[in-house]
Amino acid sequence: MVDMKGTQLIHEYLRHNKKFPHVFCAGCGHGIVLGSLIRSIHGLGLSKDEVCVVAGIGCSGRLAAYVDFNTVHTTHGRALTFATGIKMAKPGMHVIVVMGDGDSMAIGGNHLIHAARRNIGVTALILNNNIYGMTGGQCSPTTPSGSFSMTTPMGQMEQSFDCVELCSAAKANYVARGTVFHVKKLDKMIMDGISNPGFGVVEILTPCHTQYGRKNKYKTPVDMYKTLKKDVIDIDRYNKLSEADKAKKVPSGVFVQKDEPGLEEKFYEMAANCQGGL
Ligand SMILES: Cc1ncc(C[n+]2csc(CCOP(=O)(O)OP(=O)(O)O)c2C)c(N)n1
Ligand code: SF4
Repeated sequence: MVDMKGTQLIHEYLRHNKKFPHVFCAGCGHGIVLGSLIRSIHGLGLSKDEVCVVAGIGCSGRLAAYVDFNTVHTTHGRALTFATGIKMAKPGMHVIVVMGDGDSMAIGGNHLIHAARRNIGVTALILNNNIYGMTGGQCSPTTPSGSFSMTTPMGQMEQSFDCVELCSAAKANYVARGTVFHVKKLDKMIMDGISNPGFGVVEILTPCHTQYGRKNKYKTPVDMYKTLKKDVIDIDRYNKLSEADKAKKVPSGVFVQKDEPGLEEKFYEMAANCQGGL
């Protein structure tokens, strides 16, 4: 593995002259996830050809366009279906899926729970900014109750999904939550998610000041990063809090880690056991 650090490392994995300048607003957290994804793949010593990044549509989906791996920029909500096919056909490929909260839990919610239930060996990075960023700030399944969006100008009346609870209940092998403020921890979670067999989910809390922050009294993107710093705490610390204090904080860390074989492993084993194999 070549020893590179920081910006030099990131640049090594970008598609220069093809896809830049990027579309992200100033202060958007999605670019931080891009850096974390690159560092994680580099840290695992994977070659570019061994990795396939699959994305849906959304600001988050742009990540697939910027990185110099095998990439597939699919349709909104369907990234996991493409990823499932790729992993079944090429079980040795490290398939990483990048989705927004709308992409993964609204239109793609059905695919998310079934990918977890099947335990297909892909790693899903869910960039949760609590809003539909790309299309103008409509509410998503993770827009918190009471908060404002383009489609909930008087406050969101519905309950919101907890991505970690959803994916844990649906039986994913690996479920973690990190943030774009706690970057070193995020790098580790992504590396562990990729290394773990079966379906892995890393929910990543990331600010969208343009579509969510401004409507919810965050003066600047920096205020949103400060909130992540203050309110998101390690699961061990969180578990020691009173119920009243828990309501003010968000736990982060690794919530589920199992080593059940992925669907593709079971399938190829079954095929090998059948007459003639595949
Ligand atoms: C089938 C389909 N329905 C709707 C859209 C419009 N659309 C594009 S991106 C998007 C939501 C993006 O929000 P999210 O997935 O949370 O990602 P973000 O932009 O916040 O990163 C929607 C509704 C589409 N492209 N295709
Ligand atoms: S609209 Fe939001 S999610 Fe999209 S690039 Fe801007 S800050 Fe990021």
